Amino acid sequence: MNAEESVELEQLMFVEEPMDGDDPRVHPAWLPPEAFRSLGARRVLLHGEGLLVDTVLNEVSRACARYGGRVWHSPSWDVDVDLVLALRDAGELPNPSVEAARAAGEAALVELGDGGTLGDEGFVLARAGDVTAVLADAPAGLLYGLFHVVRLCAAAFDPARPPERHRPALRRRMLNHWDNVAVHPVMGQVERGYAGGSIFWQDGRPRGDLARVREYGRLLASCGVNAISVNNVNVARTEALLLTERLGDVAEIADALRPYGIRVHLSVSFAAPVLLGGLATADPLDEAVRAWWAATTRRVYDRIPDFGGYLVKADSEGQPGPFTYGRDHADGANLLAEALAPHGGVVHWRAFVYNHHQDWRDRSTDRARAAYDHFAPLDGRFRTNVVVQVKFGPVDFQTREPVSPVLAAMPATRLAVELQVTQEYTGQQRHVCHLGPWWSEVLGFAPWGPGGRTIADVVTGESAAGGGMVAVANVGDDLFWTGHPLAQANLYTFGRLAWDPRRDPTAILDEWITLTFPPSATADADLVRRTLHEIMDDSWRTYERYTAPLGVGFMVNPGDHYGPGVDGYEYTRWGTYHFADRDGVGVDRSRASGTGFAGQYPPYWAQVYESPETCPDELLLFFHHVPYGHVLHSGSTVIQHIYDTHFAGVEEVTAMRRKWQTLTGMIDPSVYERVAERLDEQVRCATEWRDQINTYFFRKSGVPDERGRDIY
Ligand code: GCW
Repeated sequence: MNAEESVELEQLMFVEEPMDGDDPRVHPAWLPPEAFRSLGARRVLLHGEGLLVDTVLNEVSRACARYGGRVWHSPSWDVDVDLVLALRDAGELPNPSVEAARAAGEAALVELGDGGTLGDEGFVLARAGDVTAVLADAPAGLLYGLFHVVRLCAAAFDPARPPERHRPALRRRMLNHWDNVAVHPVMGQVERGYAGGSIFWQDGRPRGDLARVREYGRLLASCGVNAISVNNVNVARTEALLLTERLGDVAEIADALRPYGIRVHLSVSFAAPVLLGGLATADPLDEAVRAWWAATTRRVYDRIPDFGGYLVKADSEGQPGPFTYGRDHADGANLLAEALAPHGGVVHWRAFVYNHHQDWRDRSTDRARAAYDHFAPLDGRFRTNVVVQVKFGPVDFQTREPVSPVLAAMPATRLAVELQVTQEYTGQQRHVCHLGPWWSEVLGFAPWGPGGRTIADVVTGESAAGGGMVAVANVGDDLFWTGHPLAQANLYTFGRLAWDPRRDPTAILDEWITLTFPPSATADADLVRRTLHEIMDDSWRTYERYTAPLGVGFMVNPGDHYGPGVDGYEYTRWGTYHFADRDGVGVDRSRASGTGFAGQYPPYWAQVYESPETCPDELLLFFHHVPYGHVLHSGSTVIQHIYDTHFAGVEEVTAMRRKWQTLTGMIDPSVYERVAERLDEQVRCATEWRDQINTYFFRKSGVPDERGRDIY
């Protein structure tokens, strides 16, 4: 067989497979075939071996089959190429221009400094003559490099492009699925899921659509996610069995995701030794319990050698935990860590622990304090393969909360910050609420004071040994993956921020727009881009304006957490109160007269938050109970601020809807229609929020709107 024939054969092998992004059952999200046009028209040489190298080969082959390019895998003859994707330790090729490109990549690495290592996931991109080279130490680096080239489009082939090196800031970039295997009587198939059923499970069984799982892995890898947990942190009987009897179901998911460099983790029940092992106790210090976890974990690794580890919600909202045995969270986490350690696994132990049977009459108990009170004293006691996973705020994924003080209180512990991509409290994927700016604010917060280390630094840790970033996923079996097509951007943004927590969220959004609505396939690309930015950039602040004011939180309908319910949680056991009366509103969390929560921060913020005079406006009611006439830094009174922001919020949503209408006929009609429907609902719901909040506070305070607008 001559060289040309072997190339033809190589290409054929790949074009016969179904094309990713072509499945009519599902929207291609940010990887439509069109996004691969620039890559697919090139001559590409891939050099190296490994499962993920095969994935890269597949991706490139498909793109080239579609757009007329060509691909060679480690050819033993000379070829002219535009792009080389090579492992650094792969042998020399008899191809001078390819070797020159590789040499340019090596030289670039030396020039960029830092020892020249790229690690398991990094890559370098450099130009030599007419050739772009992407080099990596390991196959995953080539996969990430490939998606980088896709994002860059033609810019990846710009002769003047300077060399660049990319490595993820965080080692673990993880999504948690709150998917149930068996449909939960209240929470359904996916707890807090707003995108249909689960892509993994259906009615007590695996869903069996592994092609979709693989497609999901592809989307995740392309934005940088490298780990997922596949079942809800609330582990019921059926879900507990995933650890043992049903491990095969988890292994199938792991097999589908492995080619995209994604490791699978499992939520486990702390009571598993009793529930599944028939032991009389799950006491973490009991020898039989330790042996049970060790043996069970060994079996997990026999089946899934690259298994990531366990995720645990213990002693929280009714889940079992070490408290039953008079032990603490370090004892509990270390038990599992010990079982995982020989296999290189980690345990993610959640810090979301509080009393969910609080008496609303008792003003001394403060849910916001709980995670710190439980965990800060345990700093230094966790094994090195424990990651304490901390919700970004002290309460619960609210639209606005201060950053959790736990993240500044455990210097000797690996900490991960937990975000919520699923929009439980931020519009449930019926509202446009682009969360990138909020997450960036959280990651950029400097708990020790301005200019000091940030949350991004904490979760990165020394030499990237920190706990990383985790988020609750927002996908389901919906045609658009996320219910609201624009909510895809939240998932994408999470991945990109986890790769580099210091990136500008607007730039990330721009990247998402370019991939999802490729300019080459859009009649007026500028209009589409501008309109999407106008709708999405500030949408989180818009959402904040028409919902609970000034950081007070909640005010949602109990149970499903959608829509306004100002007093919905006021007299419940959940510890989520606003304390509005005829004189004022807010929670006094100062040290001087309140719950003392403000004192959980390092001195700079403890002092800022302590007084209503220095507390930032947007958090005022989180930290203080103030009269309606209290004057904010903005110059407005609290009551007038409430009215103004709520009227403004609805106007902004109405404007979003109008702007969206300018895209009629400009984009995929099914996307257009779905978003249009949801914007109608957003306008309706925002109006309801505005009127209920304004009316509530008008009735409480008796203070009229100074602009005389309609309040009921
Ligand atoms: O935000 C709350 C949700 C619960 C969830 C819990 C948690 C999985 O309302 O549905 O349970 O947080 O984070 O564990």
